[in-house]
Amino acid sequence: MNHFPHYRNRTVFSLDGLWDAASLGEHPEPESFSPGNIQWDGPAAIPGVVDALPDYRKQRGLFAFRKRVSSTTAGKPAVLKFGGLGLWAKLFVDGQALATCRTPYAPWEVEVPASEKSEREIILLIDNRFDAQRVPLFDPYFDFYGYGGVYRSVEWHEVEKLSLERAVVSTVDLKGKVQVEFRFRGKITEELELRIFFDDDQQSTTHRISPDNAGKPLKLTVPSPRPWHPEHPHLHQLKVHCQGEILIERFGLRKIETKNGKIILNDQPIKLLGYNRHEAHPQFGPALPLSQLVQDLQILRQTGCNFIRGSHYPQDQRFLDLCDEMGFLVWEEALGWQAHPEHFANPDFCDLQETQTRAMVRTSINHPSIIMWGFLNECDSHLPESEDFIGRLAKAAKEEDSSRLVTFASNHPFEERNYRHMDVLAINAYPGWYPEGEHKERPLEEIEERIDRLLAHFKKEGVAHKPFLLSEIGAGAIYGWRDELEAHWSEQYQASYLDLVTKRVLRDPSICGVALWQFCDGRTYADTRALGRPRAFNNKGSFDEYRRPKLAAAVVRQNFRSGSAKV
Ligand code: ADA
Repeated sequence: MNHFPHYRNRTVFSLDGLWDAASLGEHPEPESFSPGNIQWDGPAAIPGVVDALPDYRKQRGLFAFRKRVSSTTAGKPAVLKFGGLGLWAKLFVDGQALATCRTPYAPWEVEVPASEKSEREIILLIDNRFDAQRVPLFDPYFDFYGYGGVYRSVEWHEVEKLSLERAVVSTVDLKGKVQVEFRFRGKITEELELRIFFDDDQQSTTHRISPDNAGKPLKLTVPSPRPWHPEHPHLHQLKVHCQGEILIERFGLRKIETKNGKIILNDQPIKLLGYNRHEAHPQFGPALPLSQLVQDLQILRQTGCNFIRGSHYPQDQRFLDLCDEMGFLVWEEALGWQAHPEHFANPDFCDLQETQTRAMVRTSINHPSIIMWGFLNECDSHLPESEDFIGRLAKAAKEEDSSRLVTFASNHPFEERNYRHMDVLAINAYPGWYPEGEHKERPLEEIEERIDRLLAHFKKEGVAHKPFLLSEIGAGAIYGWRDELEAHWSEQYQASYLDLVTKRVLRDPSICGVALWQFCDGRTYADTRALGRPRAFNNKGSFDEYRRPKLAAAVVRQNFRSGSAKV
């Protein structure tokens, strides 16, 4: 396994590698497609997306991928675990349709019935077409490219009828008191003995779990506790022996809360300094190699960042493991982008939003780096139709995890109707970039004006006791464009813009942090909407899509590193 949790003594096959691939064209009814006689074109690498393949890019349609898994244990059930894929997928094993995935980027697990065969055949249909019925969570107007393929790793787990899948570790205090909740696949019908170890200790705790205490968390104390913090990201391991298998979870002793307009980490206020980051690269799309994840995080660390907003979908578990190890604070959010009232009125959309939000939280639950859950980026939260649904998602996130902050990024701050659902006032704002009213040359003065207006509004709304986070703010620049007039799209204008923003954030105690928009340029519309996006890219990165720094990168680095996250 290339991310936690680990399952020692369990048979787990990584299915990353070469699969057979086929383009099936614009098949009108992918739901009813039968994979009986596919003409395979040749190999494709999984994880990988068709939009990055010379043979398939520029095609939107139905594709198939096939993998044979040999030497499986006859008669044993299995679970196929996908780290994330899109836009739509349907899974067949040995010709039997098992499940359909309509939650792009979210972790997806499918139970595979036992078979007497020792060689199994997996066929995965992938469709990268936008389709409001089949794929209601991903609309063509999203300002990031909709890729078709398997974005992250795939694993085949052989499981017992009853198997221990997760041990959720919650911090009670920084002296090592934790609560552990055990999650099983299958129903506990008789008493089970668990032997529990922390780190490399030989001393174990025995816990007898039975049908009537299964859901009750177990209180334990970590021997030699060391709290997790971005400056000292100490991690602990929990090892649970159960029925011959050993589940290994990694966790951190970390508390997060808000108080008097501040974000409080381990009882100390902290300022969040960082970027929004899309998972994308021109050569790989969202199917990034591990080396790119490490490179991105080293660049962010060198830039003086302690915070990353994983815009705008559930993140790669390998990336979150690295954030745990390298000491970044993370906002992870469910897939969403400018949802409107017709989305709120669509039960299918709403159910899928809740499904993916819960799946995201349950999968990422033990990452100490994650301090905030989000959803529905920039939805019409200024309209009354939004309130019930935003409340539903906030409730779902809190039900899955009461230990972290919950919010969503609003771009309607002066008409916002849902501040009550925000633990953190997360506002996306683009003063000095998108014109509001008259067109002015280099309107940088709008930045301070807008922030002052926001702070005054929060006071008037009676929400100034909540921390105010600039969850997006930024300006575009074309890499290499140096303009004497320092107009929009010049590197100079972007650098001046982010200089003003980061200096204000660092000096103003009323602002708990910033996630600049955005870390690096990313591919967006491939249709005529691109008229507003030079190169069909979102060019607001401080780095270009190949992570080459623009002038702004040095300015942000200078300010973040000379400033302090200590509030
Ligand atoms: C919005 C949106 C981002 C991006 C940004 C922009 O805030 O949340 O995804 O589209 O605007 O570049 O305009």
